[in-house]
Amino acid sequence: MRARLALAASGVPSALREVVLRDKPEAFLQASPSATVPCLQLTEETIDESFEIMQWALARHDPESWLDMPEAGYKLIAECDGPFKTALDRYKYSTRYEGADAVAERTLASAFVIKLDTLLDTQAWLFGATPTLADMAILPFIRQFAHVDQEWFEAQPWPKAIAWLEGFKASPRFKAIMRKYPQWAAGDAQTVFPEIQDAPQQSLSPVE
Ligand SMILES: N[C@@H](CCC(=O)N[C@@H](CS)C(=O)NCC(=O)O)C(=O)O
Repeated sequence: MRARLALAASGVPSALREVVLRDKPEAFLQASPSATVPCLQLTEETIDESFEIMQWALARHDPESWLDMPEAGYKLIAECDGPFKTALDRYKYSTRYEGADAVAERTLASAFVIKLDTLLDTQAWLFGATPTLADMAILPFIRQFAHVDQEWFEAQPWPKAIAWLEGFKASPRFKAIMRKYPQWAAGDAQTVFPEIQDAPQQSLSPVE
């Protein structure tokens, strides 16, 4: 989701290949050292970390100024990808982790959501009136956290975080990137992503 969000915002065209994890194609296994998605295959290298794919796309084209973000945004993303994500996984999949107590993990993860709620108290997005890389890198994981027990999440005293997530889920960008694609197979016609109507106007001219 992160990679699609950034590619859609940048308008940098890519060839999308939908990978079904229980049926990974040979070309994907050859390209990706980690065999995880998302994976961006370039001529000289392959990027298999979603946050790095975001940075790659935005470094090329950033018409919505997602990179116009204070240093604190990177710290917040690191906290999301570190302690928050660890607690999220242990909450969401507590039976897969020996000794994990779902409620204790949820409490640990909640500290991060409370921090976001505080930031959102005076502004619509984490660092101002428009979204930045931090919003778009963090929102997919807050969505996952909320979906474990939606009723519980919505009953918590973090109204701004709830509204922020709702706004994201209702946005045309989110709807565009949630479009389902058929599983890719070798020899298929190329699927260009983002589709032209999702992309900002500026991206209609060739990139680089
Ligand atoms: N650090 C990676 C994690 C990616 C990741 O764990 N992806 C999962 C799916 S969301 C995956 O591909 N797992 C491999 C598998 O299930 O075989 C990133 O954020 O890009």
